[in-house]
Amino acid sequence: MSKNLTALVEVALFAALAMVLSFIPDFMGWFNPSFGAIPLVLISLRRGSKYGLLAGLIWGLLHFVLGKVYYLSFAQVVIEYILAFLAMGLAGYLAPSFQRALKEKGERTQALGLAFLAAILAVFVRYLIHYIAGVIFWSSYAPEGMSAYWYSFTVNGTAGGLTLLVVLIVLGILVPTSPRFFLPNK
Ligand code: 218
Repeated sequence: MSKNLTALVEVALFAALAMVLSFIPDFMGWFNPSFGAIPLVLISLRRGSKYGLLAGLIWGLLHFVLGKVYYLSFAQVVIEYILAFLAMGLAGYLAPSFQRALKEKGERTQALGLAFLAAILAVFVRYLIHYIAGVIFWSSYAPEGMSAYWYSFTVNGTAGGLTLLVVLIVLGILVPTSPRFFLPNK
């Protein structure tokens, strides 16, 4: 199989896996962590930004196919289900320096730092987008007397923080134990 096609098949698989993880019951509502962010950061660090962004786009679009979109308006849906999910692929921009460090025996710690930085970038930008959407579109859900800014910050800050936490835990385990996952030979 050509290298491109192999990467595309992996992107489809990881986007599907992300969507499956999005079905974990969200007992905390909008405060819930987004477990699908785990496979998305992994494929972005393995294949780089082009494929990472494609995986994010597919993950976002799968919400439409499976009827998991919370619709308030056209602009809100484009911002939160296309732009925000696309942003997860930003982790891939650090893939080249991450993989370079990973190949050097003495730079494992630096590699882990770059993987963490990639996760922080992707999750931060995604939840910044949800925060902005929260202020603009979700303010009517704020409790009596709470400002739209503070409401959106508590909701999306918690969800973003928990999402980052689960991604960092998985990277902290996988980067040291399975470095070859991040260095594809095809
Ligand atoms: C305050 C607030 N409430 C709800 C939303 C909508 N939101 C938040 C996080 C993630 C997603 C994507 C699907 O998981 C959505 C639609 C918000 N932005 N702000």
